[in-house]
Amino acid sequence: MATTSFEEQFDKRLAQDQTIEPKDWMPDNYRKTLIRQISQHAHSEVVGMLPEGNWVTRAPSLRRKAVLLAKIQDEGGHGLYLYSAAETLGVTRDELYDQLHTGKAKYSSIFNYPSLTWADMGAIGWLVDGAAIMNQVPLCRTSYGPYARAMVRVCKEESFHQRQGFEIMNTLAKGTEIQKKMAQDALNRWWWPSLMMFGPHDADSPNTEQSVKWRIKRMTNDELRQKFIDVTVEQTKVLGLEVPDKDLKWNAERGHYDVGPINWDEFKNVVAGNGPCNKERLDARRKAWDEGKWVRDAAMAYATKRKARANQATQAA
Ligand code: BYC
Repeated sequence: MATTSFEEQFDKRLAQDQTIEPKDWMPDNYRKTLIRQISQHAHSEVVGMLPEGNWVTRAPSLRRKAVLLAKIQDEGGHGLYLYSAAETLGVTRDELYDQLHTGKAKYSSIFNYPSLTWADMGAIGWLVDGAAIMNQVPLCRTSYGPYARAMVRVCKEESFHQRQGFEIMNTLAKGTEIQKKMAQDALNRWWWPSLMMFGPHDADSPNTEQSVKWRIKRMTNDELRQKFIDVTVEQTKVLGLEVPDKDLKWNAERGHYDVGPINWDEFKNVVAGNGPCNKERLDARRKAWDEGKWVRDAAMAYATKRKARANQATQAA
């Protein structure tokens, strides 16, 4: 079959809203885009465990500690589904880890900010997981089958994460004056970086147009950011807190909230590796990799031994 007919089949599947599966023909750049996006997503989940890990030993009660631990464990699991989805595209897990550890791979800008107080555990769950769900629900219908299926489970878990974050914020916001101040301070620090999670404005996003055509992205960066703003501003009112944006106002004509300008210089600086915690995050991942070598070695030795035993048993039979 000529390449064009493979391409026609690929286009037809997309037009009929069918998923593309690992063994299907796909354009090289479609494969490359998916490896880039899925691996960045996987790295974000794994690096995203670090700001929350910082508070496990200082959670204010046993219940809060158990919930936080469960959430962090979920993020590790999300990373694993996503690395597996990326592997179906022909890249190895070792290559992906290497890209992360050598600083070649990107991960979400949001995880390069420090988690300074317990209220940050609330703000991360509420805002960061909230932004993640907004972005990931449409990805349940992304055109690449393994990615779409991973997203279904991830989204179920993320909604629990978002709720646990909101619950922490609600408890603090309705607590003592000092607790309310902590909640407001966390909102002030996480609001703008959360808006940056959706990526640059559509006009400055080099990948959006093609990714929407390929149905990898089902909505654009600005569409998702706007949805997040509209929902979250209302939630902020329920908490009795204030969005740290003097330009925020309801635009009746558009039927959406308008926000002030996002500081894209800050975003670029963080993505370029110069955020407050970039170095600390990468050092922590490299350390975990080095210290886990004995576990990987032991697992490989065990697998080799089992294989040898199975071969002996087959030969004896
Ligand atoms: N941070 O053309 P664009 C979580 C890069 S983890 C860093 O719009 P695209 C959680 C972008 O990669 C959730 N880089 O790109 C875990 C591109 O650079 P390259 C993480 C960013 O891919 C633990 C360039 O800027 N979610 O929920 O079409 C605890 C131009 O951008 C960022 C995902 O990963 C950023 N924020 O759209 C709690 C979702 N934004 O690669 C929570 C999956 C953009 O060309 N990913 N860049 O050099 C996506 O949906 C899309 O990749 C994005 C960007 C919307 C993020």
